[in-house]
Amino acid sequence: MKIPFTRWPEDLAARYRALGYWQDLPLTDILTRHADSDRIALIDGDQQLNYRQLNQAADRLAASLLRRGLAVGDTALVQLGNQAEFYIVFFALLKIGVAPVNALFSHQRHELTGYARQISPCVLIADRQHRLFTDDVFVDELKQSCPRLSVCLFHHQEQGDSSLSQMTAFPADGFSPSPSAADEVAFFQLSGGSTGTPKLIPRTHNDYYYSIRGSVDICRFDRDTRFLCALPAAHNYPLSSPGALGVFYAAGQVVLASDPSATTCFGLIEQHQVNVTALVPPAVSLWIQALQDQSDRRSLASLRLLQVGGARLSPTLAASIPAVFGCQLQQVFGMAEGLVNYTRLDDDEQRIFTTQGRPICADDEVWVADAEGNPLPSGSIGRLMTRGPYTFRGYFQSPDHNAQAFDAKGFYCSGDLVSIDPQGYITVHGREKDQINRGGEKIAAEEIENLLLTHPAIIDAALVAMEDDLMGEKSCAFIITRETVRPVELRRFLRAEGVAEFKLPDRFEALPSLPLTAVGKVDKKQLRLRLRQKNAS
Ligand code: AMP
Ligand code: DBH
Repeated sequence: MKIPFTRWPEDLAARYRALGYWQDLPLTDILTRHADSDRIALIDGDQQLNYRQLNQAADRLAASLLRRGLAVGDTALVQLGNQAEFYIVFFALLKIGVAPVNALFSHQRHELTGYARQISPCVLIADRQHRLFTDDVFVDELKQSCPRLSVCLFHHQEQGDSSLSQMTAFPADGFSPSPSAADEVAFFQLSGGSTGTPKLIPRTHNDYYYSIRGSVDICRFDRDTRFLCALPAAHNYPLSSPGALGVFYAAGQVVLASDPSATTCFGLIEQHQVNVTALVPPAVSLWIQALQDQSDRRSLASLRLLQVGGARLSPTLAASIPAVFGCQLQQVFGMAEGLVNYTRLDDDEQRIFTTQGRPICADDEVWVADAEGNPLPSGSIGRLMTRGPYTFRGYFQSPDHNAQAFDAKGFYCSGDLVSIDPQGYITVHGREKDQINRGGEKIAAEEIENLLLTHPAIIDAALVAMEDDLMGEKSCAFIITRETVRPVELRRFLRAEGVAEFKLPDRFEALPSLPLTAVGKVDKKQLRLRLRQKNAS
């Protein structure tokens, strides 16, 4: 069985192959190419796995899953935190052609249910230490709604046939990998989204592997790379830009951190002589604060490169990085949908401080459109349009949304407002999509508005971004209510609906009515302005 998805047109696919971007290798090659190496691949607390051990663990789990009846073209819902098991499971599933959705550990019932509804998973792999899986209530719910769900495995469950560690302990005798074809779906990436239901992004082996190799090249990852993965492992950025998969490709070493706090990370950096890590801007600010409070800066002495991306980095903060951290800055502007831009290691400082870099590939086609979709002259600010060898061609089973998100030639409109300079470097000026970027964590306004509307006291709701010194943006829900309702009550309500914590509005503002634009849509520009004026006064 093949998973249906929007393919690249034949002529482009042929071109991407001819130019060597698509090499028709499965993503599992990232690991199997080092299968005989006893170099350390992964450090997770006290646990260290070399490449051979990592590959064998994936083989053993893959063999067990095959015995449990899984087959090529099946799908999986996975939720694991920053632990070695995340990668073992990822490679195991890919080795047998099962395509996972890797939910973030911060996701709750609402998000997981949404993903499960879309892929109808055959296997669930989750963590007993996650709130949702301490008992079987939610698992039973999933089984009810997902008729194909036949295998449930749990990390942090030591006994029984649903113990992940037991399944990974069986020998893999006679196992031979059967990944899906390289131009088929390898797994689904998560979109930050701007619509009511979070969309899934089919990523093929060919396109994703190319984005990883291209990234490794640009960032010069090699066997001496020691990368701290402090952002959520499932996120596209620390997974593939070049991220942990880039490190594995290059035979370097991944050190896992449970969170990006200075308290967690500084010790790990010193202990394992980490030389590169990937952060979002708020984490950079917190690290700088921590360094100021700390007379001894030697803990970061091994750091050579600090990648910053996921949200806007102010030029001022950017310019302070080299001196404060004693290392180089690289800006990364990427998206789970594909296109990733990097400042290059030998770019001059001005460019590194003030732009978000340029695309990985010479065959990334990037241009700027006006509101009607027509190209704008060079240097103008407008909508980012792109297609290329690792940019998807359609969200999973979302024909209506795809009709809006792509133009007739298959260019994806990311919803970002950018300008492109004559050398092809992109600067992000803002956003058109209805999304809040809360320090790199994306919130689709409509998703939260729809949930608020189901509360009996709420007549109408609009979620907008409000400026925040640390996070860049936080969220404010403007509401029209039938009766007074306290923010704590609304947050409790959203939590009970199973929404991830980072999506809960940071502030609620009751209004008698919502301002409307000339065409009768909620005027969010005016709402944002109102917040700015209020903050200024
Ligand atoms: P997602 O769809 O969740 O993968 O998020 C991708 C979006 O994050 C982009 O379309 C941008 O809006 C935002 N983003 C990522 N990196 C940067 C960056 N370096 N500067 C500004 N915005 C960014
Ligand atoms: O924000 C993102 O989604 C992102 C940022 C940097 C991304 O997907 C990436 C690099 O690959």
